[in-house]
Amino acid sequence: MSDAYREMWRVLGLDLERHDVFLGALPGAFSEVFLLQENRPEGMAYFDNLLGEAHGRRVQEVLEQKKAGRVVAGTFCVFVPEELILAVDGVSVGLCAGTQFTVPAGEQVLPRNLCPLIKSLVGFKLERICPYFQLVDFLIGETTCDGKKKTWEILNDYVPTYVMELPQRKEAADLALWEGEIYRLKEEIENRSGQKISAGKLKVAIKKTNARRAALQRLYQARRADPAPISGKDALLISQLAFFDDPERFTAQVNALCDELEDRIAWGEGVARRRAPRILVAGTPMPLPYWKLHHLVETAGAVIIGEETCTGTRYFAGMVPEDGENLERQVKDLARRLLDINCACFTPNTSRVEDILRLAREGKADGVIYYSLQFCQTYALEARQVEKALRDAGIPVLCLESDFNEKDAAQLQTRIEAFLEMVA
Ligand code: BJ8
Repeated sequence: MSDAYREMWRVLGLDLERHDVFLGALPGAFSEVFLLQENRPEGMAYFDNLLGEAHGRRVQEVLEQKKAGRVVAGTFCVFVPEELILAVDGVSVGLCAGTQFTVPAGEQVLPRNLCPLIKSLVGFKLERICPYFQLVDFLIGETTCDGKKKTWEILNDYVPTYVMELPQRKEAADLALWEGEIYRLKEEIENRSGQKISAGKLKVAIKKTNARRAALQRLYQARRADPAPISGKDALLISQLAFFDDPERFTAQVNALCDELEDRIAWGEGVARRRAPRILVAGTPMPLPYWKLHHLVETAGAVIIGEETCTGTRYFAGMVPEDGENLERQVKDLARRLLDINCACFTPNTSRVEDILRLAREGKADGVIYYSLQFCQTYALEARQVEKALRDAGIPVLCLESDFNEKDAAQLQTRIEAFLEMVA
């Protein structure tokens, strides 16, 4: 990385030595997981470069936007309505939380028996190795699980942290509460940006996010072909990068990649052999730079054809109507789409089980890997219902629990290989 970036990192207050150690490990891991794949689509070059410049050019770009007066908000959950941030021409950055490297730092202020995602995200701040964490104006948290809910109080000592209260049922009263929360966030964003959110501005923002969802849905559709035209690893990387790239540029690049993938499908060209075992992954999100499960599954000869996760379908499912005639209607539409997301924090949550069954059937999955991060109670508890529904439907399922450590890789590999032998 150039000296200009070093100076930028210094000004942002990064711990340069720790940051060097962190960045130093990434190229090796990235090339082992991604670059050694055969016959990758050419369109992946943009995303490889985006990742390579995640701490460089993209930070520079966001910093320039911030200097030009645009508000920058950090988020950690798909329930945060990004449309409101975009409606004031703000920048939304989904912050990283997927590495063991930052977990020990997180454990200095958090209990050890807490979800690694939360420990990792806090560790990024405490270690001062995330440029985005250093430059955001504020964070937008949500009350999706107890771990996150209490962590926002701790993080607020380091970065102003605003919290949305997410209801945990989906009745009319919950929808009304959630609409109120969207209005409350709208006010917060207006105050921070000094701009009013009009129906016209919100409509433009809704169109941008819908276009990104449509592109990701198109990618998801292409992945279902046999042979798969793109690996699950590459598709996961794209989803992870969606959270912090410029939305319009990102959408254009995903669509360009989909053009290539659709050509591949027409020619019968793929990255895995025809009739390779097809696996759907369901469970907790996989934030950057976490690729362990996908790497193990695909190295064992299977192909991941979709993720029912927040770095998968929960991020891009559903559209917000673009013809909302006024702000009131638009807020209702935003609230509705969000409350239709099937996170395990809801009760009852039968629609999530139905979603997984539907995704497995539509994708002609040979099996489902249900994956929970260690200490994530809601997803671990819901595994039982999902497992039963899948078994009743005759779809093989493997439940795994892990964290961001590589220590259990061999053990996971053995279980995954046995599962794949069974479904093949
Ligand atoms: S909508 S999955 S992004 S909450 S894995 S921190 S739930 S203990 S990340 Fe999530 Fe929003 Fe739901 Fe998606 Fe807590 Fe579980 Fe950790 Fe989680």
